[in-house]
Amino acid sequence: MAVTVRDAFVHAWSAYEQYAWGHDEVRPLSKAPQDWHDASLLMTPVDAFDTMLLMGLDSGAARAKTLIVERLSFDHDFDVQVFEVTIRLLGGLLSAYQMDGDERFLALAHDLGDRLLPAFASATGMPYRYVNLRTGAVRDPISNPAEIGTLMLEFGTLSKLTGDPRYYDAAKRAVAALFERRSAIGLVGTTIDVETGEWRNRTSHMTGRIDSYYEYLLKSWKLFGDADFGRMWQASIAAANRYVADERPNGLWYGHVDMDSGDRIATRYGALDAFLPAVLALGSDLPRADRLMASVYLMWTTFGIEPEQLDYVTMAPVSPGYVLRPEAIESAYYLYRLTGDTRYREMGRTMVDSVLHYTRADAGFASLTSVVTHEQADRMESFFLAETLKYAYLLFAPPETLDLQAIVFNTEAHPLRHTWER
Ligand code: DMJ
Repeated sequence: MAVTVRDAFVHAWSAYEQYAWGHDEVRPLSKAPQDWHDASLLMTPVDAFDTMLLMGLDSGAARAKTLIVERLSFDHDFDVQVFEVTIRLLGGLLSAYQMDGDERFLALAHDLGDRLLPAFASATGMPYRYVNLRTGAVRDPISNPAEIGTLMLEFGTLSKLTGDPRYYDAAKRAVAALFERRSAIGLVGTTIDVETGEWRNRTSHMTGRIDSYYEYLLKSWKLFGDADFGRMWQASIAAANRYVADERPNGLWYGHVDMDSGDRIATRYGALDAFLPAVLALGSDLPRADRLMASVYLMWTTFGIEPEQLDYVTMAPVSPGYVLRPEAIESAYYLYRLTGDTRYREMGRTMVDSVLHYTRADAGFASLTSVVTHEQADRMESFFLAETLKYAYLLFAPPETLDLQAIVFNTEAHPLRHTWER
């Protein structure tokens, strides 16, 4: 299986090299390049670099490194989404530096961190969603817990590696400002105004726009040993387990509730929510992690591949696409590595098999518009190479390939280490 997954990675990376070299992404059906902005920020090579190192794909990694150190520039007059650029590029450059040792990766990360830092200049300290890389101008004050709270591992690591505390402090202040605005029952909502601190959408859940806020509370505690994050994690996950968790005849789910009353609003779960078994297991709650993983697997096997969202009462898809997301396979990987129980590796095998079967295209792998019709769409996000294939590979590769206890993965599967303490 490890060889099969590595071959799949080579198929995806070769398509990028052949049809989109120097651009952000390759379009797997039209065999054409795609950029997020007016100039490329090399999303795919930066996201894919550490996966190639872990897979032993040394020549591909060497070509990606040359491209990155010679061509990647952040001096552009356009706005970038702080969250996406942080988890994919800042996280990718920091792990590249830690794994490869070349100072040019750290210099690029340092430059990017400086250009993103103006985003935190709101009245509350919570970042705006977009910042101009050249001017530092900000826009879009209506943000969400995921985009506000999923910066700490990268900004904190940048501070530890450069000795400049400003990045750690800005990211931590933003997390604390968000946590302080939790409801009386301990939940956060879906959207918040970073200028006023007022909630704009008061629905609480574990899916996109909140998901990785929880993940980073726990992982920031683990990576930095900062007890403030431990307190925030324990209070937050206790509230989620009490109010957001939903026991049903077909298993344990986490749905959508009102953040003030805890009243249930919707019975939806999906591909993004599938990160939670991994985080529960990392937080040592193996019983819940196991039960939720069974639900994730039920979601997957009901359709042969997971939908973006389903109604877990009717088991009907609410949003039927599959955009090559990693979270279900990521959870299988964590549960297998943390428990040694091969049931989780078998779940992962089923999931990986179906991804490779349904999504393979001539030029890489393609998203699906529907897990019912299996119609392909012309998009291969960089997280497929950063995350989906990395977790799939690590699930089957020899355990010494990567010691999960020695690193903390950022939410884009870039491994970060405490190298500053050595
Ligand atoms: C990735 O960019 C990250 O895993 C993020 O936390 C959620 N969205 C995608 C993968 O689904």
